[in-house]
Amino acid sequence: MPLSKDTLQLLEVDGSLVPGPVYDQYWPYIDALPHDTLQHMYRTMAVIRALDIEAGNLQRQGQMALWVPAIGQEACQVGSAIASRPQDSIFPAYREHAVARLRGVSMLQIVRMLRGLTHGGWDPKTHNNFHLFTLVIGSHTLHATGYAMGIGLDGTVATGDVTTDEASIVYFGDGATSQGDTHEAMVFAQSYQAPVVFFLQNNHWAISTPVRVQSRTPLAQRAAGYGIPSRQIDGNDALISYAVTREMADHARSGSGPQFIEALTYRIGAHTTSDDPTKYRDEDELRFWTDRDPIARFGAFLRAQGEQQAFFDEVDQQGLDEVSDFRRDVLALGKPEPSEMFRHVYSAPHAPVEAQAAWFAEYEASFVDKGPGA
Ligand SMILES: Cc1ncc(C[n+]2csc(CCOP(=O)(O)OP(=O)(O)O)c2C)c(N)n1
Ligand SMILES: [Mg+2]
Repeated sequence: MPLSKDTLQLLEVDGSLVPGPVYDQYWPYIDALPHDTLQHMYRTMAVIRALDIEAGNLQRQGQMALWVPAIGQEACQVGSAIASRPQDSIFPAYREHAVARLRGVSMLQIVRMLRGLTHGGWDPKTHNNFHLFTLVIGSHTLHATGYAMGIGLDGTVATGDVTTDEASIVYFGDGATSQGDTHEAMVFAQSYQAPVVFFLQNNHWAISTPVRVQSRTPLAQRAAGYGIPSRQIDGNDALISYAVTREMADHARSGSGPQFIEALTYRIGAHTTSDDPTKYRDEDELRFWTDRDPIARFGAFLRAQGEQQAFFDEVDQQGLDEVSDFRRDVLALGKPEPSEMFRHVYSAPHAPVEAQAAWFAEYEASFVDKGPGA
């Protein structure tokens, strides 16, 4: 069983609340939330999944070279993102579509990047401090740590008011924990007591490498070696994700230094549309996790709280409407100009890049149809 007695959880698989010390400690965070925030959590998870499935369909229909699905990881993303505060800076990897949505970056903007229409994606300053998707595994743990060290130098941490103090939150995967960058980031974060929350989504796979190859001990326990407090949570439980992120990010903001959260979750789909997981993982494991679906679980919790069917019907309809708008907008995106990619490598003229651009132009021209018999 991947979840252990040390894994923090509020919601059982059937959506009921688990009584005990974890409930006593963390339920007050949930109890303080207005009902519409709970609805917002469910709505975001359900709609982002509908869009994610449609993005995969659009990729298969030739609309993008690649899609990176996040199906199954909605709860840890939505709970933690709602727990962050507006002034926080978020450093995503490339699968954080739900976090992006909650910070004002749409699926269409993500598709524009994967389609080559933009070479960055969005400006974090005008997108609620949501930084760029980073495909170089683990490198953004350093960006987040450096940023948090800057927060310390600016003095916007540990002022005594967690509602205005800042933190940075970095999302990374189980595979990224084996990167040197991630270890360096944790060393610097603890040395400088930087206000950074390391949010590990352990989805049990790094493409075809299982997490047991990354570490013989639970990854949350590694944090102790750096002197960083850590918690392991059930990442398919949006409530515990919210409560623990709120708690630990507030610790970081109030001057307690870096914090580490390991969210146990599962990548239900392929790594990307270029991958075929049937080649390396077995059906029983997949079934174990589909039985623990985060959206069904949260829906059952809401029903037990008295939520009526009309709400769920309305969310389903919103999903259908957004999917239809998304499809229309993706089809209207147009094509990127391939030569454009050479223009943003260096600010000044650069001979090797110019030579590559010239070669590429010649290569592209070689596809001109010279007509029958030519
Ligand atoms: C530095 C670096 N090495 C290798 C790769 C190729 N690569 C892309 S995704 C990936 C697996 C990452 O796994 P994990 O960190 O668990 O994140 P997940 O994709 O499961 O969310 C690898 C090895 C890369 N993008 N960057
Ligand atoms: Mg992974």
